[in-house]
Amino acid sequence: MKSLICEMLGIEYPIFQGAMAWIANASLAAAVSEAGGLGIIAGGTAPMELIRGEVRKAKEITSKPIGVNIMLLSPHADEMAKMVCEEGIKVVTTGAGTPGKYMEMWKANDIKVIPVVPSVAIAKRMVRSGADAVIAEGTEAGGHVGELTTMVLVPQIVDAVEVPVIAAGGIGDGRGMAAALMLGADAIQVGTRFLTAYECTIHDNYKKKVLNAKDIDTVVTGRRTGHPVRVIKNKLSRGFQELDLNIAPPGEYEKLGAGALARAVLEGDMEYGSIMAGQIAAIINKEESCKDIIMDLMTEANKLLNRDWN
Ligand code: TUI
Repeated sequence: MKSLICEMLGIEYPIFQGAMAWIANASLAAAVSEAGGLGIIAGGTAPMELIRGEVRKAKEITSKPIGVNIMLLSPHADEMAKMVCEEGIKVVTTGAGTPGKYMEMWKANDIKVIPVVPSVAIAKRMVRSGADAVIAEGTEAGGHVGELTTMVLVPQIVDAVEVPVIAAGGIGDGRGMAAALMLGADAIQVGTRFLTAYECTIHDNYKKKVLNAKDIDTVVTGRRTGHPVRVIKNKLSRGFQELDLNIAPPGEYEKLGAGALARAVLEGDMEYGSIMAGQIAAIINKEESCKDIIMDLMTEANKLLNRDWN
């Protein structure tokens, strides 16, 4: 199963690993790339030198292509944008905004730019400003999400732009992968399934939460703030829901949320940490290697797509 994206990026399988802030480090990204997918190191809101260190560590583990994600709300986005050029990164994905101001610099450094987009209008704007492909991410995803589901977003963006589309949000197995490709996507991005990979270094409590999650265990809070986030329900998410109900000012959200993701990922605080995960967490029931995850996705999707319907 080759795709335009595989040719463009020099990868074997049309599978991107989602850029999860504080989670997608050198260990995870290098394992995914080494297995033939595209591993992506997440910048999140971390200081630039920390992410440069992860990029260098990943390059020691694998010589295959590695991507970096720049979260555009980060106070370090400008220096991160320069760092990827200095480190010879050839694929950049972006989240939570429009990267137009960096486009010229990235193009001059021969970088493929692939923004995450939550709507048709934003997809078109990104392509006009020079995006090489777009990641259409549905609201089933974990973390910062848009309004539309993957099912309706992907075909509309496929129809609206001439560049390859990567489908994201709610894809955790070969059935989801096959469905996304049938909707016209050229590749998929998978985040939540990689949370329980052996090479994913998050706290064990976080992995257990994902392994035990049921279909209705995630919730989106903060829709009114303009930065809605999908997490596994806990005391923190209930606190955010109270703020949503009481129409609290943005400062209240910041106070409650400061450092919450790192608290879950590093310290395993499952009460007041932010346990970002997508709705597909419910189908994940074992720990395995990144290679096994990629092979499982590919084998099942291939079987379904080549199915003899007679
Ligand atoms: O970015 C994500 N998911 C994330 S980022 C994150 S860390 C974080 N830290 C502080 C505040 C908020 C988040 C956790 N999860 N996904 C990609 C994504 N991008 N989802 C939605 C968008 C998006 C939204 C608006 C992309 C472009 C956009 O453009 C708006 C405009 O008008 O320019």
